[in-house]
Amino acid sequence: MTEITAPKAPVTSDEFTGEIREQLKYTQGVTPEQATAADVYVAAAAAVRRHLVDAWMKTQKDMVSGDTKAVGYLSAEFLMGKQLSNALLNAGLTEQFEAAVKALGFEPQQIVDAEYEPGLGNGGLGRLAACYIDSLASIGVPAFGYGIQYRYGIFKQKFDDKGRQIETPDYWLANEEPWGHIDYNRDQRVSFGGKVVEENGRRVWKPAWSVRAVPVDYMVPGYTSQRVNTLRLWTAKSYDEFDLLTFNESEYLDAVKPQVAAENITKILYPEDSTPQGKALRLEQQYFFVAASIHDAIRVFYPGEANPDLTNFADKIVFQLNDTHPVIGIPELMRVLMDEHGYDWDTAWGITQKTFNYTCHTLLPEALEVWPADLIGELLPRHLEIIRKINDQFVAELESKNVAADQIERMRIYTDDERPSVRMAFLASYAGSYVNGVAELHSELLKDVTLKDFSDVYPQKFANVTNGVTPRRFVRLSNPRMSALITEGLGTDRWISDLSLLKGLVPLADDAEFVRKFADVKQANKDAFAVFAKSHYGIDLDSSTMFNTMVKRLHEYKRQSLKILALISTYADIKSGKVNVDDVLPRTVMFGAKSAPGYAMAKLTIRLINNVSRVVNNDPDVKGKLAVHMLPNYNIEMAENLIPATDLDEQISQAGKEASGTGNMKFALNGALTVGTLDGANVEIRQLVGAENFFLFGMTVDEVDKLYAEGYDHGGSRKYYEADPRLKQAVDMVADGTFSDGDKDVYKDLVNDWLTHDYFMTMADFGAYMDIQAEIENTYREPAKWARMAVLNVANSGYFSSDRSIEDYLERIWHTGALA
Ligand code: B1H
Repeated sequence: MTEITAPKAPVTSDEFTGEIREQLKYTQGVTPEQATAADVYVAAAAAVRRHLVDAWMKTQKDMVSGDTKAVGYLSAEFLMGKQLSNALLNAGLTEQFEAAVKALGFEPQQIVDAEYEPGLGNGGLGRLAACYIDSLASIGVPAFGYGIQYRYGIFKQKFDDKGRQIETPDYWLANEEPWGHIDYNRDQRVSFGGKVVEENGRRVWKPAWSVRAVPVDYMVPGYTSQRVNTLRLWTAKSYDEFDLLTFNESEYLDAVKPQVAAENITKILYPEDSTPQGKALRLEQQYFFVAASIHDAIRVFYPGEANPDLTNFADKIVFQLNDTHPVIGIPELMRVLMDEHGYDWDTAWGITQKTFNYTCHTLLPEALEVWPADLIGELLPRHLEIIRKINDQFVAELESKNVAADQIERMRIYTDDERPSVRMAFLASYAGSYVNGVAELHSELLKDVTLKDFSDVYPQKFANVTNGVTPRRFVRLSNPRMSALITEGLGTDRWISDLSLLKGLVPLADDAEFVRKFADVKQANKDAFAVFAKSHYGIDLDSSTMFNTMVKRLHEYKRQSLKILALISTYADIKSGKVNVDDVLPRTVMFGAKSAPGYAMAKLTIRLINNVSRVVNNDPDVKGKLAVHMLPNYNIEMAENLIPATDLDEQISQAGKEASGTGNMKFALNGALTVGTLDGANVEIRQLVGAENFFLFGMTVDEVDKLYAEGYDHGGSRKYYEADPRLKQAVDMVADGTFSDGDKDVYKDLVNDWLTHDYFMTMADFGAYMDIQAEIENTYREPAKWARMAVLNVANSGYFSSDRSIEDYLERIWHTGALA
């Protein structure tokens, strides 16, 4: 007998239908006969929300009255994905919903499709934040997600007739958005500019302009926990009155201009993943949401108190800084404690240090945010003073620890060169209690390389928490067929809230019947994706071929170019007859990737992929053997459909560059096999699923370092090109116009880079990559063996639940837990 623990709704299908009808009638003013799918979607969303309200209020009440410390997850991005199915699952209303919409004359999928996906994040970092607030609620930890409700999310990607990426605005709020509740009565004032004056021996900030921060609240329902947390996304509104304090300063015009432009602050998400733009507006965004959130936390935890005793603030809430984007919160809390609440420096410092922790998500030096000090001084003059004082205190502390002068120089938070700047990662590493990386290898490299100076002086601050993904969205909801099979195999559905139970599937990998069913599920998912691809992208996929996927942001370090060169090589070999067409394993290769709009190399790579796709897919010589698709606008919805349908996943970044990756976890959990390098969380995936169930290739971090030391990126790559005829042929085809209608100029920047710098060592890893592909093909030709390996990937990937990550944060960093 199968144990079912999924939540059950307090209402019948008929009752839920009635609730939807009521919403339609009394809130939206449409009859059931008039109602479109979009109307029913809005009504259903409102109806589910109502079922969550009591638990939401109780969670907030228990959080404030109890003494369980809350978590404030400060993140510039929350990439939530569509909300309806997740809310229904967690409220236990899925069946009632399905019956209700059928009673209203619709198919459930039509209603789900009516929701527009919010894209308030760039990629992994934003999606991680969304997984973490899901897990916090599911474990029952009181928590706030604090962020920004951008008016325009990540751009929508299209391709022009030459295959180039075109960005179009993502105006996701064009239609009714039923999940967020804008709460004008819980607003906060956030000020900017002006100057700091001395008054009665105290430093007093006289800002030049202010913005009204208004919270938009989203319920975050836990799965089976009876807890509902809050995601509070701030939106900027202008005050209709002017700030009087600016009038007597003859700065009227200066003051009015930004006042009028106030709402611009939350208008757009910066589309750079990894390489932050040092733009004033971006700093305004960061300060805006962090300042509002800190004031909000004080309001929530000291309700109605005019002079709260904030010495216990760090017992009320711990703030996790999701990368450096919210780090300006550190001087802000110092300022609030000293200037607004009268604490002295040391008291404020003690509270601040206990309150903040910092998660670093990168190893790329260019991704560590550094702000010009003059920019901070212009926008936040008081904060710059505080940062400088923190730096002075820091330098004195290092001197007292006898740290060498050159090391101190390297570690300065406030650089004292010609144009001083502030290093946000260093500020966070000094001011916070803990610094963590996002996978074991990454945390080690942080300690050994990126933040080595800090880990030498403060070793006890450094921790690892390996990323995770929520099994609700990325297994239970996205892969219902496999979920049913898992529940059948384990005899319980408790794995949805305790993913370590997947281990129980290990013995079933030797059960031929189970493995066959597992393979059938994969085939059904592939067939379903072919239907999805036809309706969404207008393409025909052959689901009898291997589905080979590479989806992630387009970045040179992730090496989409390695995959495309390998493809070109295979294509050339079939064309030239070097390999017999009958010996080729039929494959459908699918890419999905957005490039930052200003990232020329990445955009050129997208153009190349599109044109390889055009040439290959139109060539009768390879028909049925090789198909290549660049699917437009990779987003959460695509991930949810494509990942369960994938046979082979590509995680082929240069070793030492991908901090963790989270797509890799989603694929393994959905029974795809990985071809990958020893990078990020791939290392842990391989350890857990077993080396024999993972296709490893390529250089290690040490080998990469050794090649750099030999000058690889100054001409070293050409040797590989000369030595490997397969590589030479592929590169030459890109250069000779095969994929640009004979125009040899189109890809010259790419080709030139490969042959002269190739910083990410695509050329050097090409041979190993081609060799492993041969092994992959041989394995895939034995379906039972492949399926068994896939089962073992699922069975051994329970560790990658974001519930486990949150448990690690609770134990290693936050020192708090679930509400009683
Ligand atoms: C990750 C970012 C990032 N690391 C700057 N850093 C941004 C940096 O808007 N910006 O300026 C936006 C995003 N994102 C990713 O985080 C890592 O590359 C992945 O390896 C990791 O899995 C993910 C979650 O930890």
